[in-house]
Amino acid sequence: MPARLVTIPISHYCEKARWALDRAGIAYREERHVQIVHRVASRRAGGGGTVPVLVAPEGVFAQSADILAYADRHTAPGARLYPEEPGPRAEVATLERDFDADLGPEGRRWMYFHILPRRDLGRAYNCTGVPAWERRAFPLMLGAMSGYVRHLFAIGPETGVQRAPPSGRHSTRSPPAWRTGAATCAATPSPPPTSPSPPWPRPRSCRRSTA
Ligand SMILES: N[C@@H](CCC(=O)N[C@@H](CS)C(=O)NCC(=O)O)C(=O)O
Repeated sequence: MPARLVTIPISHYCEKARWALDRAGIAYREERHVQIVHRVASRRAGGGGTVPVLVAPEGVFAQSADILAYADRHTAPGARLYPEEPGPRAEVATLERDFDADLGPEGRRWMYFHILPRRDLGRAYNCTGVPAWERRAFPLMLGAMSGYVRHLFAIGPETGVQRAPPSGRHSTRSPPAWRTGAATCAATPSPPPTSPSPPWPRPRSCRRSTA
């Protein structure tokens, strides 16, 4: 039986997991959910309420970094996700931790700040591949979801204002490590939509079958 990957379609942490599993050639079935419903799905899969959660024959992996480590273990030497030499490997691990702790949450706040007022985009992008009932209920749940997201990620009027990155972070990394680390950082959220008809395509629907 293939592994299961529980996700929110637009989540960049989930995209990070997809990229790694695809890159490692691991078969999986993706189960996509809208926000709030994902918490139930995550816990039912053995996670802690966040996504991605990978349910694999070897166990449950409920952090994106653990999913990448799992994917890495399933690649052949020479095709690993992470560098094999200890020095670069440690550097990439540090980058990944930094990205997961800083860039990921801040990028997400920025993305939600811009997308929450755009209900049309929420409908178009947020529900790709989720079960039919969630898609149908989405317009009714939008108000509660927006409140949940704003509260959880502390999104207020100042969120879109540029601020300097934490001093000293990222600045000393060498370019090769940046390249490799950036791959593990996964998709920083796409630019905020500013036109009524965005020129970029909608997210790909599930690469694997969807629940
Ligand atoms: N440290 C976790 C973070 C995952 C995370 O924050 N996932 C978000 C989706 S982008 C989530 O589930 N947030 C909703 C919530 O916590 O209720 C990881 O790397 O997997």
